[in-house]
Amino acid sequence: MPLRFLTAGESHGPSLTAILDGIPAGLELTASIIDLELARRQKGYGSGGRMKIEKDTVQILGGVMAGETTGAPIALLVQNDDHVKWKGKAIEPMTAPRPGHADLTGAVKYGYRDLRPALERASARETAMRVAAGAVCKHFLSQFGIIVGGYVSSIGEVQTDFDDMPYEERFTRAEESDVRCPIESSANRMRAEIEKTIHGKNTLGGVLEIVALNVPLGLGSFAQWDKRLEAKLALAIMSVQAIKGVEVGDAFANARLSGTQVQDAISLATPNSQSLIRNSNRAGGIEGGISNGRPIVVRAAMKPIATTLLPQPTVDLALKSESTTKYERSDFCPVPRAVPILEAMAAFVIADALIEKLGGDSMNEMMPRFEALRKATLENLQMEDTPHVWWP
Ligand code: EPS
Repeated sequence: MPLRFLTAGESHGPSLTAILDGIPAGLELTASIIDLELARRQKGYGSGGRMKIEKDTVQILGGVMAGETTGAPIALLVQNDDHVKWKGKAIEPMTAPRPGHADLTGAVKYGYRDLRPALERASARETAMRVAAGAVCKHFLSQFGIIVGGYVSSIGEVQTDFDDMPYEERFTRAEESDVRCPIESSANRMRAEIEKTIHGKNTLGGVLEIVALNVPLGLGSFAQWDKRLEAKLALAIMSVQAIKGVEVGDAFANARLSGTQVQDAISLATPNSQSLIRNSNRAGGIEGGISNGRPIVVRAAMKPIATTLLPQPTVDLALKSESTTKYERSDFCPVPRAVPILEAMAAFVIADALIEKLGGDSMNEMMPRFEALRKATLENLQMEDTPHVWWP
């Protein structure tokens, strides 16, 4: 993978950091480009009290000189304003693991004698750095006309009928909605569901759609299992806190249909045209592990997060007796806020695949190669009609 990123930092520690390695030289980059995405991550009806404490902005500490990337690793830092309330304080031990969070698994794995170190690193607070790194990737992709956007498709039982609304309109309308749903009637019902959840001291999950537009044909590969583009996207999306399911295209609906109902037929744009087109996109823009030039569509299922004001059954590991969970500040419905997080992860994967395809030392070197990419046209696909002996 030419492009890599690591994050570090705890939810209430001094700060969060990330290193994004592999972005080509010559990309104009300023903190404001990243801060825009960080601000998006903080917006969303159903978020918890932490979002009122933080105003996430980034410090770029490496990899950018005179406003441009140099090809060196890009170092990013976001402060935790909440840290001041934790520094030097004796914090009550946490000994009752919350079902659904990392408390119990973390304590068994790492031998913690207080569950807090688990939640500190497992917390969704870490996604601030994924969004920071992903913002650089989105900005990089936009230089090639590639757009990554997203929106909420369902919250709880409330579904949305997009009625073939163009993707870019979905992105725009989602950003105007506090639940990031482009269809107002659905957004209103989603908000009511979240309100009920808040009053019920519970949490609520949902389904989000992430779409990448104008991705050229040819990213990813079937040559090796871990080069398949849908596999890389699934890994990246599934790695986000509380995401428990991913599909590319209409995967689960397709599984109930026959092949001739599902495959995206190939046809000529017009009878004498050179261009091949597809009139559907049930494959979600990827075939055989490779982007096919159609919108890449990934759908993700976010669980209702673990921390509820309502106590839940657990065992107090210190008292060695059955008990109930103690509330840790959290979100009620982080689904709207997960949209920019999943966009960031998808942008990272697609940026990596583009650099792998074009080579990634500098933007000046990549641009002409991007323009020269082969397209799905008859002139690019000259067939030889003589028999081949493939294994003489
Ligand atoms: C979050 C930060 C966390 C949580 C939440 C989202 O901050 P704090 O723990 O101080 O409230 O509010 O994380 C979780 C819900 C979780 O369980 O990980 C953030 O910055 O997005």
